[in-house]
Amino acid sequence: MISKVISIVLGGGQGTRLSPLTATRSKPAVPIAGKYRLVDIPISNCLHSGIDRIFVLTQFNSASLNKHIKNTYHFSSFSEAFVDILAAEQTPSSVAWFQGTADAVRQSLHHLSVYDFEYVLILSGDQLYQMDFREMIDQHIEKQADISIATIPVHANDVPGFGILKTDEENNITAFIEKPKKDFESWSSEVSPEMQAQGRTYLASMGIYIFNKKTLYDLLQGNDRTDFGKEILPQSIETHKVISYQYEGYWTDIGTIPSFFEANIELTDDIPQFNLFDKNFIYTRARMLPPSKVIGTYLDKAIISDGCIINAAKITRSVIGIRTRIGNDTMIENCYVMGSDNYQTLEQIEQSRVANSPIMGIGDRCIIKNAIIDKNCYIGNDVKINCGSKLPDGDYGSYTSQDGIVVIKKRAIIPHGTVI
Ligand code: ADQ
Ligand code: ADP
Repeated sequence: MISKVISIVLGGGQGTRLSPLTATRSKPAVPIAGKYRLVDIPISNCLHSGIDRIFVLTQFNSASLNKHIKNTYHFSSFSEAFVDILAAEQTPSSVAWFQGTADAVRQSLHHLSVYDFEYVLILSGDQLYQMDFREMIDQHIEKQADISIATIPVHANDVPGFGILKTDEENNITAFIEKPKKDFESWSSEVSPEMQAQGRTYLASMGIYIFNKKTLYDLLQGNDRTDFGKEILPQSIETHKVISYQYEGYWTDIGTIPSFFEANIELTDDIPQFNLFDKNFIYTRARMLPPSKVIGTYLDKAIISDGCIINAAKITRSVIGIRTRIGNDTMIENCYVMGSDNYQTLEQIEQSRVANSPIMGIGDRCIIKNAIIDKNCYIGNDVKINCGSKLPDGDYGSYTSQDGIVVIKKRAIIPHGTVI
């Protein structure tokens, strides 16, 4: 039955929650874990589950997303497999950008109509998890559901960020409320003893849905409801068989700067909850990069991607992305350094030295803590980032601060001696 599934990855709305990382690229193209892109997570989960017809919906077509998808997901010409990007487009019947998740899917239905499918699996593009969708599809078919929603028990503190639901003993969803802000105590559910012990007693929607083809067309056509969470799902409970597929594995939303930062840094734990070394590994672009070279550096809990040249004194609890160059005597702690798209030549580096301007990467004698350094940055010598008191939240031009995390924007030039 898995051959009857088409998947749609919701690659991001107009939201600015991951800003400034999404200032010049679409959300699915945001680099994670040193060498991957956000979109690799849902695509890899689909491919490991045997689902190989995948659309990625995005608000704009960024050059790097196209390049990444084109260079990564190659299938045999004898198979029907594909990963296609659908960017919001103007057509005679629609001049607007996607107005919300349901609207994005509605505007994409005409692209689906040429394929043979019975079920549509709808996924978010900003979540970190490893899940086999086959079990969810099997349950959906076995229970003869119209709609299935993957659900996970969450703590009361997290309730305002999620769609919360109630089920009966048959896993039928009997009530759904999107992101309740207060007075939600009556929405708690019976959960497993393990979840109970962790205080996770509210059932949240994971934003992962299976729709029968006809149900999806019926619900989206002839109306202008824009969101699944706010409109389509709560309104379908009465009219359709909507069931819960409960999941208790690792799953986290990485749609905000603090959650994105934490998820990346947690990968450096001894045994992280999200395991890059799992048999269900994450697919990404196979680059022909040289192995990384490290000279005199003390490394502890460090993930070092391919193609780096590292002379730093110390790197702890940090993820270092592809092609990162780090100078002598520099110390990096709790950072995600995304790396670079290319190398400077030795001549360019020499010219910058003569002109006393920073070279690409991170210079000598820097101290950098609790920061995300976006791609292709030029951090000068003797730069200090986040070493003093917490910077107030805000946009400071070439960098931002949010919840104590400094984000150096893509291609930023941070002059020698700067203290942030
Ligand atoms: P949110 O993630 O807050 O909650 P939403 O903003 O609708 O909901 O985004 C869902 C996904 O769709 C995200 O990956 C987002 O980037 C993407 N998206 C949003 N608008 C889009 C658009 N116009 N075009 C393309 N993609 C778009 C949802 C559910 C909750 C549930 C949480 C779980 O609404 O009920 O609990 O997910 O994280
Ligand atoms: P990466 O993720 O590899 O760092 P980006 O996604 O930022 O790269 O984009 C690569 C190139 O595409 C850049 O030159 C960028 O300016 C351009 N680009 C990205 N998004 C847009 C857009 N919406 N419109 C026009 N150009 C874009």
